Amino acid sequence: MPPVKLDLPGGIEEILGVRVFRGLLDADAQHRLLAEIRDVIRAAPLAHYDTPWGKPMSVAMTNAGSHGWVSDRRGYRYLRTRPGTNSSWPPISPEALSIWSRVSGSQRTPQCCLVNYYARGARMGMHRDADEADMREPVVSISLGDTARFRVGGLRRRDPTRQTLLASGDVAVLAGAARRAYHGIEGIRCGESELLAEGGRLNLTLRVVTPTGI
Ligand code: MD3
Ligand code: FE
Repeated sequence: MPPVKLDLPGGIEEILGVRVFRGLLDADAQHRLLAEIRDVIRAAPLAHYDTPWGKPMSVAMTNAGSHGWVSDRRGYRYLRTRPGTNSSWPPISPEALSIWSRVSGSQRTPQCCLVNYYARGARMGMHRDADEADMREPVVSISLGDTARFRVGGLRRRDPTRQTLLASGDVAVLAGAARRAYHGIEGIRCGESELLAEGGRLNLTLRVVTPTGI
């Protein structure tokens, strides 16, 4: 994997192998990205997907890209069309693609930009991301809006965990061993950012979904 270009503002921190670029996006970059994500949400509205055990998720989701991550009673999977339609997902925002090329170290283009919206009280339990074919490809996470309490552990559920805050403009890169680590969002701290007029937090995760064609 090529080295990450080092012309990055803010501090880089490593938490159990997860690299967090604090304040990578300044206010201007956050607003540009947000405008593009608002277009995505207009084209493919946020929805509370059902968990496989039938309860709707507290996090509202949508996707951009050739593949969208969805959940319903049948389980988790990537779909090329939006649930209940024959239409594709909107394209991934150019601002998000440019962040991927700056920090991911990947030669590939992300195929999915999962958009997670956390209103007050929303959370995401500890889990591992394992629906992608090539786990050597990183996940890049971009936070906008209110600050999240993020918890990351190890490869086993019982491994020790650490908590950190993800604030608006922070970008996390999950690569190597950290790619398979347990992680979750315990909650958000409301009113910490004025970026979203409606309050809450948007998180974008960029992923490569399909195996390389060799
Ligand atoms: C660590 N999202 O969508 S992003 C998810 O803030 C998800 O919405 C959270 O977990 C959110 O699956 C956390 C940070 C993140 C994303 C993927 C990871 C951390 C990760 C994959 C492996 C390890
Ligand atoms: Fe995850």
